Amino acid sequence: MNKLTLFFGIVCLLVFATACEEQQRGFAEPPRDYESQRAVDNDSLLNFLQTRFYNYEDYATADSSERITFDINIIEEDDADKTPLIDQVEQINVKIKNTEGVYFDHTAYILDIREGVGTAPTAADSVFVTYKGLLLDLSRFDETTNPVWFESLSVVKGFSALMPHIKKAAAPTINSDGTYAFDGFGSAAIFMPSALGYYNDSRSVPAYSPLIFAVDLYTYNTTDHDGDTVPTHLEDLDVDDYYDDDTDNDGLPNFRDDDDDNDGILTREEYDANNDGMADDTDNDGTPDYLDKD
Ligand SMILES: [Ca+2]
Ligand SMILES: [Ca+2]
Ligand SMILES: [Ca+2]
Ligand SMILES: [Ca+2]
Repeated sequence: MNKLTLFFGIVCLLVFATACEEQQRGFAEPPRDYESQRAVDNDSLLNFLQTRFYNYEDYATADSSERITFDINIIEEDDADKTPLIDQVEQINVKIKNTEGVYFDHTAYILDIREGVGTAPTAADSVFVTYKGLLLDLSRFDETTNPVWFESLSVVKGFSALMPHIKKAAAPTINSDGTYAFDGFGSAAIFMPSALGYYNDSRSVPAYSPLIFAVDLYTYNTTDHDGDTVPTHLEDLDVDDYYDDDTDNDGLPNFRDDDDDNDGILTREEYDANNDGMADDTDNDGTPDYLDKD
């Protein structure tokens, strides 16, 4: 194991431990109806994006290895001629599923700040990032200026939904002091309704707060949580961004199940036995062997 892998591994463990601790604290009140809260939040977001600008001039003049602190200000007085965020964002749709399994489309707004030179992760991957989290009153509720690993599936939905929109840096180089330098990393931000954030959970931000996350992506790992050789992002069979798909109904979702069809043959042994890079389907019935009992 080289030093980089070891370092990343330790940080991963710490992040995981923190995530577990946070999960134990619970939610404060029964959640509001998604449809009405979605409308309220979208009004707030649109008003915000029309009247605020970000420090795009700082990014334009920065070196590609320089990290810039993301900043937003009101368009007024000396800044009256700045370009409003609404002219720079693109809309995406993110589905939120309620406890009855009903989906509600939510609109979020993505700001491309700097295009990275590498590839982009999926929403299920582990990412090595710096980030800043803001509320619409521009108060900062979270920030890290030193890169940390995040397991995308364990953070708020809007954060992981942003990941496929950012490209990573070039391969890192080692500085004389032993730290790693990343050049050409991507940066992007998401402006999201509260349902993609903490919603009715008031432990770290006021309940029903729309959130802003600005993220710099240095690198990422494609995840395979159960080690069954099927990457986690492919274990979301119905592609709804919820990883609760459970082919054999044994209560263990596919991404944590090393025998997805419960036929006694481990998925890793029947997924791609002929090593052609495709899931095998021996009986040609359209269901790959690892999800097919016969
Ligand atoms: Ca799914
Ligand atoms: Ca299962
Ligand atoms: Ca599996
Ligand atoms: Ca199997």
